Amino acid sequence: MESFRDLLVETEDMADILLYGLPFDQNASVGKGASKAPDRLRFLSGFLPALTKDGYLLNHVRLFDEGNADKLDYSVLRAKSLSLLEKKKFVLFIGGDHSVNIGTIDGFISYCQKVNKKPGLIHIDAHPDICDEYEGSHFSHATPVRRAIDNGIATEDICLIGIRGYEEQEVIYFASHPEIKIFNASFILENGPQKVIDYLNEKFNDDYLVYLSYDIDANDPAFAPGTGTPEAFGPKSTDLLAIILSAFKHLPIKMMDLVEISPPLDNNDITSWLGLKTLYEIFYVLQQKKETL
Ligand SMILES: [Mn+2]
Repeated sequence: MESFRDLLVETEDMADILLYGLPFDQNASVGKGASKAPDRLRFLSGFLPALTKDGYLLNHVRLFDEGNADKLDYSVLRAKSLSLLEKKKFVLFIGGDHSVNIGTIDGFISYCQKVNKKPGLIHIDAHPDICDEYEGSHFSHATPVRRAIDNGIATEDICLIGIRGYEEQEVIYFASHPEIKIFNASFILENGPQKVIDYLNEKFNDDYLVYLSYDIDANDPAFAPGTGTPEAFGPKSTDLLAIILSAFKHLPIKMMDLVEISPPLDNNDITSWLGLKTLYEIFYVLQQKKETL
């Protein structure tokens, strides 16, 4: 069956959304398999009609599939990310472990500098990923937020959501960087999504362009078991969906990655389906936004 049926267009020019697969998991620390996600999501998408969960048609979504990167090279990815943004489309990366966005965020930062906007980062994840070094590597999947800071995102322009798996070095770093906004998983479990939504709406005004990074392990493992580093005590998938869809409705999000889905560790593709269905809901918001421009 054809992937992303009824959504795909033949050329970049015709598209509103550019999709690029980043099939790499060599920087994952515990469970591997995220390299299989881009093609698994493409395969499953062939079974999905072009509709949202509430029955709205995705009849104006025009998606171009750029295929997969052939190797994990951060400078190549940085250049690719920048060139995709320069086409003035929405750009979606499907990983891969979380380290893939070391390159893509770097390209996003360059783009923001060119168009004179502040780069903002929303990182939805069970883990802060702000280690300077992990298992001897600066490019581990536990380091991408720290690399984003090295590459030029201001610490006060970072918001972490769903956190519950800290490393000690991260707690020490946060103690000296209280300006980094963190919504722990516990906060969402206690308060629901609305306070997070209110913060994001207040913070990321038109001075910014925003990069949204979505690690599927932000969800409780009950909702997303197929991931290399599952963390107990997470929020439910609908609360994270509410935050993500509100962010797409209200904020200037230009680029997104969906990472850490591991099909070999999954159960009946639950986790891939969660990722894929989330994308379809996002596509609808993008379609609505375009119609109201
Ligand atoms: Mn994670």
